[in-house]
This record gives sequence, structure tokens and C-alpha cells, in this order.
Amino acid sequence: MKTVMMEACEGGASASVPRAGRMVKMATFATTTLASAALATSATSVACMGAGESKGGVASDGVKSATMGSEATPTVVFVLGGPGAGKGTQCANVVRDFEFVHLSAGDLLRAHMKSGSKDGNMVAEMIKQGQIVPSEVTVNLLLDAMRESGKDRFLIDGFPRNKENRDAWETTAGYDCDFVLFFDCPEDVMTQRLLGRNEGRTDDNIETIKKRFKTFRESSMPVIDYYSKLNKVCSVNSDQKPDDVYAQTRQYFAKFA
Ligand code: UP5
Ligand code: MG
Repeated sequence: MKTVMMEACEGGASASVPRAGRMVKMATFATTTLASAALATSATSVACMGAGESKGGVASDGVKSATMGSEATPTVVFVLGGPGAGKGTQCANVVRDFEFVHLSAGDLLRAHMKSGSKDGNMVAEMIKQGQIVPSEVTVNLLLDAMRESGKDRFLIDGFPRNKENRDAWETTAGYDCDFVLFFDCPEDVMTQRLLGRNEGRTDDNIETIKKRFKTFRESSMPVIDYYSKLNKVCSVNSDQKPDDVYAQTRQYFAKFA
């Protein structure tokens, strides 16, 4: 489950080497031997480490959000990774240490399905099948929650999950994310985490977990690849202890301290 960018960054390094930490270090001490790895690494790190400053450039076309009703374009970080990669766990840490609002698209959809709304049953069934809910539903839930928060920095967790989600976001919100925080974790590790979670989620059973992985590989990884090509993916190896995952994660938010 590696992106093209990550392959380039690692330059054949052992998978046990913390990837993001390596990326940052290599960029700082740019005396590395593999020219291709150094180039890719440097470009990636600039995009990630400068995330707080890159907004003007990557907020795409300068179109203001019609839906936010504010002058400034919000700062949005898309937090992606497979089911059980640790997105929610790490978002909580970022919120504790930096001024961000955490919005989990999955949590918003689960609340929506319990709210008695007319499409609640459809959302419930799609989640149980590990399928991606139509973009219109999710984008509207996210934008409503953003507006209601009154804040301007957001971790959007678990979205966009496919190209249609991404396109719908840009069309409706009117701007792209600042960067993508990607938690990379092997499926067997994620499976054990999900089966041990015990929070009563309808999708934390082995049949649905397999479907969620398939959806992630086929529909969500292309989104990560898309942003990798734009040097907007900040990757973290999340097959580590939570504190170690966060040590890597927080580096990407230094600009927001
Ligand atoms: N844990 C976390 N980190 C750990 C670590 N480093 N070491 C050991 N254990 C660790 O973590 C999962 C479990 O692992 C927890 O018990 C945690 O303590 C432990 P968590 O942080 O919850 O992982 P996360 O990546 O958030 O896993 P989650 O199951 O929430 O991810 P999904 O992407 O599958 O779920 P989400 O809620 O985003 O989406 C659910 C469904 O909603 C989707 O399948 C889809 O049907 C639908 N959906 C859409 O259709 N569109 C959307 O935009 C979003 C969702
Ligand atoms: Mg989650």
C-alpha cells in the first residue's frame, strides 16, 4: 500500500525506517547519495513542511468559498489511510496541540444515519457494505459542520475516498486541501485493530472489513496517488506505537504552532 511518491522517497530503504521522519531528515541534510530519492524527498518535504505557508499556491484558483461565507479560504487537511490506520486517534492528538477542528466524515455519516433523515437507511446500508456514500451527502455534511464550527482550520478525516468525492469537494467548496496527511499501515495490522476495537460499529466485522479494504485499494488509493503527483502528500508509517506515529505526524503541523 505505497504510493509512487513514497517509493521514490524511500529509495529502497527498509520498511521499518520511519518514513516521514526520514523524509524530513533527508530534506534538512540534503547530502544524500541517491539523486532521484533526494529530489523526490526534497520536493515532498517542501510541500509538507511548508504546508502552512503554501496555502496561497495550493488553494488552487483563488476562488473563495461560496458556502463558507467568509473572506479567507479555510485551511483544510485531508486525513487519509486505510480502515483502522489510526486517523481518528492521531487527529485527536493534533487537535490537542494545534488549533484545528477534527471532522470525521464517517462520524458525520453515522450521526446522519441515526438522525432519522430520509437517506439514513441508504447510508447505513452503504457503510455496512463498505461502500462510499454519494458525494453530495458527505460534502454537505462536512461543509455544514465547518460552517457551524465558526473556525477556519480543519482536519477532514476519511474524505475524499474516491475521485468523485474529490471533484465534488472542489466544485462545492471552491478550494482544494492544503495537504493530505496519509497514514500508511499494513492490512493485517489494521484488521487486528478493527476486530479489537469493540465500539459496536456495524462495519467492524471481518466480512465488511475485507470489503472496506477492497474499496480503499481500488477507490481511495488513486486519490492519494493523485495528490502525490502534486507533492501534497505527507506520509506517516502508522504501523508503530501511537506515540511514535504522532511524533512523525506533528512535524507536519509545525507551521501551525
Ligand atoms: N489504534 C490506533 N492507532 C494505533 C496504533 N498506532 N497502534 C495500535 N493501535 C492503534 O483506530 C482504530 C483502532 O486502532 C482503535 O481501536 C485505536 O485505538 C487503535 P482509529 O484511530 O479509529 O482508526 P481510523 O483510521 O480512524 O479507522 P476507521 O475505522 O474510523 O477508518 P475508516 O476509514 O474505515 O472509517 P470511517 O469512519 O472513516 O468510514 C466508515 C465508512 O463510512 C466507510 O467505510 C464508508 O462506508 C463511509 N464513508 C463514506 O462513504 N464517505 C466518507 O467520506 C467517509 C466514510
Ligand atoms: Mg476513524
